[in-house]
Amino acid sequence: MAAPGENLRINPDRLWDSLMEMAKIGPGVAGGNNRQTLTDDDAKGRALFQSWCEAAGMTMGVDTMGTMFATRPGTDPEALPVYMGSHLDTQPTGGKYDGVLGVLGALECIRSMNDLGVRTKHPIVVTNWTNEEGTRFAPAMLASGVFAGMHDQDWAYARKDAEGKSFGDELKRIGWVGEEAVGARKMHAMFELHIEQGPILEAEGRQIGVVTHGQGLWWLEVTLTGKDAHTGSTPMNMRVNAGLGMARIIEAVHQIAMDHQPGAVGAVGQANVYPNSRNVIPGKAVFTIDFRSPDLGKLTAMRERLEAEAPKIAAELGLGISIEAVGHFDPVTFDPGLVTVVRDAAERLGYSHMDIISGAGHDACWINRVAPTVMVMCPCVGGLSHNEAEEISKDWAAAGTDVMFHAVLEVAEVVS
Ligand code: HGY
Ligand code: MN
Ligand code: MN
Repeated sequence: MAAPGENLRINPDRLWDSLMEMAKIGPGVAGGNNRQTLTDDDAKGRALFQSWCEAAGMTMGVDTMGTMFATRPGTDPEALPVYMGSHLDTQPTGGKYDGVLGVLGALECIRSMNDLGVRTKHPIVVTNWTNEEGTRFAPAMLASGVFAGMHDQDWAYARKDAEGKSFGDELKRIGWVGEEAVGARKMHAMFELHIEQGPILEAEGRQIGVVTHGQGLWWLEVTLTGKDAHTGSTPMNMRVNAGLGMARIIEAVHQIAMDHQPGAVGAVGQANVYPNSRNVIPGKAVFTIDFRSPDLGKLTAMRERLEAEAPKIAAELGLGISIEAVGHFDPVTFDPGLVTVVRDAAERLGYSHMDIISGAGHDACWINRVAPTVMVMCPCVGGLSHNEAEEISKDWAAAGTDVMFHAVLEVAEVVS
């Protein structure tokens, strides 16, 4: 495969304008975004993305999980397409770039191919994966997980949000149930451009992360059941306090992760106590533990230790306990050949780069199971993400998109 000339570059201003335009849809309260999956704002973002794709001469396909596939034809319609994509849905207090850079950076590559009159042998498809974040409907990477055969679509459709609304009903409500069978598409390769969401690239002064691996993840939902009682008149020795149990288990999660250093993380991000009244001892607590590690042994050991320790904590306090795995994937090794293509593209383009392991999960982690897959990362300011203050520079966005542009052109085989 011939490498494209290093003078081929995307249009940074057009990319940045598109990022800022998309950021206007589902604004947060502090400069970021709250464009959660299958909300009316998600629908608006989808419609804007579709209009841009069609304006770039692409045709849109949608599957039954609502994932969007915009196709630019190749000269050989029989050749398997090269895919680029990420997600447009955000966290409730999300940034403007998590996922969005990968979708709109891919669109910018298409726009630049059009400007430059580039034709490729393989068709090229830009993808918006439904519900990458998993914040409204657990687990994360839901649609790409169904696409990769990791989840059954009926199970996915039945996933419920905090208000008891189901994924399937909400997808129908916003009018984005597509015709295509999920997973029917075959891919020559899949690329995902994403902000690092961690501090390494910026700290090392590198513009590009060549993502060789992704760490694995367990999401364990714990339910503790105790007894609602008066916080004033109930003697301490008569309390069955689910809130206290949750606090002790959250501390244990932190200690388990610390005991598996280096290369392990653990926290509880979502926690609810019931009835959540100031003067009622919580009779119930429901919270989700997030363990991650690039090392499968450590990931497994952390889950096993939690499953041994949490019931002991519950028993000491007279609490009932259930633990349900609501999200999981093993550590991921991306396609070594594509990793080399990305690394060589960064080198050829004169961008500083380093190999990196992705701390966050991405749709690419699932698609890697069904097609050769790789990721390209750019830095983000202070490594901050899943926070409305998430920030990148236009130069970083352009560098990451240029590298993906060149890698995709090489793999899609430029004809003219
Ligand atoms: O949870 C993750 O790593 C991703 O941001 N959904
Ligand atoms: Mn993301
Ligand atoms: Mn995210």
